[in-house]
Amino acid sequence: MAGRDPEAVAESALDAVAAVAPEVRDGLPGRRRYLDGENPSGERVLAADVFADELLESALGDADGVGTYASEERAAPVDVGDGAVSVAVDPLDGSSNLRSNNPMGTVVAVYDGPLPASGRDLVAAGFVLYGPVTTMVAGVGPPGEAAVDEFLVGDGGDREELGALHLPDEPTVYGFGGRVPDWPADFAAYVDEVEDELKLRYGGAMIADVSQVLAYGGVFGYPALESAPDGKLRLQFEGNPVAYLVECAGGRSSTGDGSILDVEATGLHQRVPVHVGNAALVERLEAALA
Ligand code: P6P
Repeated sequence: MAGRDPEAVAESALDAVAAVAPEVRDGLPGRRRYLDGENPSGERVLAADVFADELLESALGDADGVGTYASEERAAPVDVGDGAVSVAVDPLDGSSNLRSNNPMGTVVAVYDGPLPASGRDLVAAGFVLYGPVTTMVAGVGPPGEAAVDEFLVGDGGDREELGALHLPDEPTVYGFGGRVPDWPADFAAYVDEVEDELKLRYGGAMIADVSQVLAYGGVFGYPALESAPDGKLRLQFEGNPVAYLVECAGGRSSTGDGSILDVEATGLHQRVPVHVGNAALVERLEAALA
């Protein structure tokens, strides 16, 4: 429905993602095989990635007010309605964890306007975590102002609120992607400090690692690498939504040089260095990379 309040559309979009989450989870067994070809980021694609992507496109296309669907698995956005709201999805973040049976998730970013969009255009963001139980973490509202809540996703796809999430004052965990020899020297020096203070928690799925930071406090990053100065994670589908959620939960995000939400959107699959967590840890990172 064109012209509907973007935040109301966002709530419908989050409900739609929760509604199909049990079906995504139930469809994972038997879809661990790699398909031919690559996604727009040049990564191999699992049958589970395509399965989740198709389910989410259908569900979000039926959500009132959603006009555009975009996915990490597709080269271009898809028109799914006459609304002005665009939804960008990483259907299965960390899908390589499927074979090892480790947690993974669905990441959703709801933008008021066309894609690619700035993080400042977000009206909501959330993720479903396929862990020991299926949960959703989500916020609806202006960046930096929305409350972040955790929900239990029931077998019927309903959402039962478990409570608000706010970053603990005292950090406990850290996790950084990329290979140590590929870290720039200034980032490696920062990690040398942090690893003396916190416990390593890195599981290969951004959304599961960010969930640890939200629960226990700390810092997660996939930094700029010597071999990849823009890092690995995608701004539209990964960087912006986790920056929105962590900043709304009382933390900070940074490319290494300011909030991820301020990065100019230049392409649907553009990559960005991602660091999110407690403000003091992010501020120390920026000082180390200055
Ligand atoms: P690596 C998953 O493929 C992903 O996009 C993120 O979820 C995760 O943080 C990162 O890549 C893991 O990358 O290089 O550790 O396998």
